[in-house]
Amino acid sequence: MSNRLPVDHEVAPDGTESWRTSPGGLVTALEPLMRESEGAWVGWPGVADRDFEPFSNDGISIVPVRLSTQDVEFYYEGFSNDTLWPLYHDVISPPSFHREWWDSYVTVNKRFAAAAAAVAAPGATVWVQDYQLQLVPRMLRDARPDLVIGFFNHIPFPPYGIYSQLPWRKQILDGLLGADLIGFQRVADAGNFSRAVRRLFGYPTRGTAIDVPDTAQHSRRVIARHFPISIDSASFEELAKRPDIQERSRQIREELGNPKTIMLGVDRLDYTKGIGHRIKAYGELLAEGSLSAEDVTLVQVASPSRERVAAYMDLRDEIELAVGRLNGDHSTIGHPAISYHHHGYPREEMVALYLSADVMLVTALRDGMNLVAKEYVAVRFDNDGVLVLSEFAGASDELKQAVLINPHDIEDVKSAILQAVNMPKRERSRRMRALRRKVFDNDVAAWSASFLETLTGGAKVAAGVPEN
Ligand code: GDG
Repeated sequence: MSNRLPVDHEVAPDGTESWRTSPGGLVTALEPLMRESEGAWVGWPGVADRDFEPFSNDGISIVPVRLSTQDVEFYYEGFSNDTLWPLYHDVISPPSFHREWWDSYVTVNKRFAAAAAAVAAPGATVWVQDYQLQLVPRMLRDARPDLVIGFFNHIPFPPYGIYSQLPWRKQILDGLLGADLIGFQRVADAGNFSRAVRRLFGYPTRGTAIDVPDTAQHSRRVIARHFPISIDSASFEELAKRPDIQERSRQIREELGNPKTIMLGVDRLDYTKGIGHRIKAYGELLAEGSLSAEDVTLVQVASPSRERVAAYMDLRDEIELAVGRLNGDHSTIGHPAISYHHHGYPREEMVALYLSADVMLVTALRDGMNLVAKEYVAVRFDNDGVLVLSEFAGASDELKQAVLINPHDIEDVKSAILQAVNMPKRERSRRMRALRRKVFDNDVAAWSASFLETLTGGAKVAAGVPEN
């Protein structure tokens, strides 16, 4: 179950309607497994105010859940993206608390839970994805105590001092505790969750185990631990080896005026990604003369995101003002200081960009994992390129051979950029080899297998069935 289905609804100019599988790591990882087990995917098709019948797509049952225009506004853009998202990302932007948004979140979570309860076979395993559906595990357990229920949170779980601001903090925890296994990106996220449970409910926790009272005498064991998500590493490497994509990467360098160094940022245009901090550090380096736009270009892909949420409109203005100023001050004819792109690109073009980037800048102020960092590494089969990575992205727990930075410390970002630009080939290659081992050892298939084994193995233990 996820807020969005892994398929997009398309209408051709002649009015013919069809479904297209949206590419993504999660779909790739789960597809074979779901086909084998006659799985169903429950989610919203991305079109408001329309009912769609369940259908089969590539051997997977698709179960569409309806959202009205008001649900999209209150449950999705409101509570999910303007309450939970900023709250869970360290209140970088102030969260809005509105009771009608909460009511809609409850209603929509109920609808999702009912849809899953109706299609799940007896004793089935249900895996609920992400912060939009945190109430579903409890609702499902109440409706269908026979199910094995897992939940994975793709974004951070905040420290108690921040989490406790949420007026519905108890309801959300109770919703999540309906699951048998609750997965987080980082050890710290799982720790924050367990602490919140202790503080608000006083349930005993030991290591990753939480004992949730079921009846007066009995308690149910819930496991909360980290499962760092990853990407389909091999498929990214495969694209990078395609001659046409390598040719495109050479062409990109050419079109940018053949700079000595190409730096790259790829982010949804989101205030959590630290795009402004990156631009500030780069601008200071240009102003001081430590870098010159004749030699260095920053390519910034800022893909459009949540464009109806006010904080995102403000962010766009802020970033585009900074980009315009920086280019006005430092670009020369034929050598842009920043090549800025506010659109989405096909995956092939992203891979060509990763291939041409000598330095990849990931400066998130808070990020559950950050898959862009892993994609850059997977693509670099030439063992070259430098990853500059924020400590505040979950990926930094694994990708320790990156140049790690505190993005709030502009001097630190500046010296990391200079270190990356001037890094000798041998060191680049040593670091990249180590990073690549991490990204290929833990790919998205390993991630989902590890989560599901823990979930189903754990449930068997709880039910007294011996593991084999
Ligand atoms: C959330 C969490 C966690 C971006 N622009 C284009 C494009 N992308 C692709 C990237 C990457 C994905 O979107 C972004 O993933 P991230 O992990 O970087 O960030 P979020 O979107 O915030 O994802 C995050 C993730 O969930 C998974 O758990 O890592 O922390 O916030 O795959 O390549 N892809 C294409 N064109 C674009 O213009 N094709």
